[in-house]
Amino acid sequence: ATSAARPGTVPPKDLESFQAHLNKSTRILALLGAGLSASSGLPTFRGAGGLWRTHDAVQLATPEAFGRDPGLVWQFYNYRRHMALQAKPNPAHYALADLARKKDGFLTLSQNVDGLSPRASHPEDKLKLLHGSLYDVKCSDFFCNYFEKNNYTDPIVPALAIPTDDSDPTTTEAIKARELDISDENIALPEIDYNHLPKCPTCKRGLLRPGVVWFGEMLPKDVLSDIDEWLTESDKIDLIMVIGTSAKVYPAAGYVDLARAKGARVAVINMDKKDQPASGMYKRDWFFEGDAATIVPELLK
Ligand code: BV8
Ligand code: ZN
Repeated sequence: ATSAARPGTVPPKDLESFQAHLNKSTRILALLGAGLSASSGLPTFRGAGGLWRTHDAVQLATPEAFGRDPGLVWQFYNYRRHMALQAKPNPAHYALADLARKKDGFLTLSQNVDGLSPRASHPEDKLKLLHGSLYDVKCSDFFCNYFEKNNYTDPIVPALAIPTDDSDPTTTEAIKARELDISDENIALPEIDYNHLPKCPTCKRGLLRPGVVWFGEMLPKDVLSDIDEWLTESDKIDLIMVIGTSAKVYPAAGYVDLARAKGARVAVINMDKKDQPASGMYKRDWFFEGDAATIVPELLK
């Protein structure tokens, strides 16, 4: 049912039918995306105002970019670490954490690396971070397995301190200026001396890198196997809530189709009704238009 109510309010009859289904559901998934954190002040990736409104920033989320210009990639991630530390979980993060405490068979799959679900005390065993976290750091040397969780040092090294004018190093201009080596100092990012970048304390060889999954990289093996284990516990899924995601990134988006194949009904919560996510969620059973921070607590109360 996709009734066209005023965005942000939940149409009563849809709310009723959704909640009736939620209450009798035992096997529930939630797939979370950047739209969930939009109200916490963190820009989404695609679409208007998105962090990756330019291809440049997506180019930075790759191993190749890190190999080519680790200083630029670290400036991008140090800035996002800084931003996410200033942000606070919103009512939707808390509502999902509450549901995880209430419903045994509920599992949250989050694409977000911003740390806001963990900071909303979402039960850890019910939260799978598909793309890692801005606050994990690991060694970039192939042979070293140094991995550090919950590293909240900001800036992660002094050399990455954000310029006082708070200039945003993720803008197209700043990234392009650096990539094209434009020496215009008022937009180009300062060159970071390789020796001032975070080093691995174990092997002393490799640079540390953000513990996020870059494009072209595998999702964390333990996360994938935990999800597989959850999926094999039962041959059916009652409901999947798809919250604030354009569902364009795989394999994350693939869980929607997988859930539907196991009988799940699909509830989409998104600001933008025409954002027909790539995973063909035209077959969604509910579409709630508006801000996840307002809608999700309403749906789950
Ligand atoms: C892999 C971490 C292979 C880093 C991220 C061609 C076709 C299909 C697939 C591919 C292809 N070419 C390449 C691929 C694979 C690629 C992929 O899927 N690319 C896509 C873009 C086409 N996938 C990969 O590379 C994955 N790895 O495939 O490995 C492999 C296999 C075997 C062995 C070795 C290797 C790895 C993907 C992970 C990439 N890392 N992030 C970082 O964050 O810096 S992905 C990045 O996108 C973020 O994690 C983000 O979470 C994710 C998805 O974005 P969304 O969360 O959906 O955010 P977005 O801005 O897109 O949408 C926001 C939505 O919210 C919108 O719908 C908007 O309307 C809505 N909204 C806005 N405000 C609100 C709101 N909704 C509610 N309330 C609001 N207030
Ligand atoms: Zn190392």
